[in-house]
Amino acid sequence: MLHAQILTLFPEFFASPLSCSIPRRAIDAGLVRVDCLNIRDFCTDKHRRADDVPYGGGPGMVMKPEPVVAAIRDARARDADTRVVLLSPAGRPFTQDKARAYAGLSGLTLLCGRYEGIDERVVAHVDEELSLGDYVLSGGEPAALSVLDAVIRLLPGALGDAESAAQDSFADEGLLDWPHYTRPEVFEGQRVPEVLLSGNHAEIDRWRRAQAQERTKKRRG
Ligand code: 4HQ
Repeated sequence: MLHAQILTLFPEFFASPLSCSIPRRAIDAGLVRVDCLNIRDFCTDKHRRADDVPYGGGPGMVMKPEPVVAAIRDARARDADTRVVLLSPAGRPFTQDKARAYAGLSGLTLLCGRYEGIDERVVAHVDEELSLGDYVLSGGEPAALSVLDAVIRLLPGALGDAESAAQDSFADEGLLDWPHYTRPEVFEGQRVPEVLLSGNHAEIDRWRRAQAQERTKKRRG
């Protein structure tokens, strides 16, 4: 069982996505346990302040190091082997290979920042900085949720038969998926490619692989 811990100022952010579909079933089946820890609970001052103005000036606020490091310490105390990952646009890119590596861990702690970011001295307490991509989110939460979702679906037993059949293309060969079609045969004047109606499964297989390769080359250079 994977033990995932999420350190966030918005633990409620994760409730609805984790209560649906594949993540929900994986949690119910005991494949993963997800604990959301509220960083504000680690504030010790009477106003429970988690942010402060940036040294050097400028707009926005910065997350204070003390509550964040206290939350990391708590996560490590609950799980001595947990890998602590800070979501940040300055991190290394998240990939399917990383998802596979995380799915093999016993513990994964995802640290989510808000505001302009977290005090840089917190980085000394994390194992890795990870980015979902080159764009700016409102916080680390949507990035952490995406990472967790990608990891959960790789846990053995997380996918039902229909879902695991659909798993092959991108994940296994580094290719984009081929195009998919269902009924009706003609939609708004667009026909389903003839080969898919042929019943010739060897030919369908070849066509799909060629489509996946062509798309990957066109869209990812
Ligand atoms: N943020 N990949 C700013 C991201 C992000 C990303 C997280 C926004 C951290 C402070 N995280 N906060 N891209 O945009 O991971």
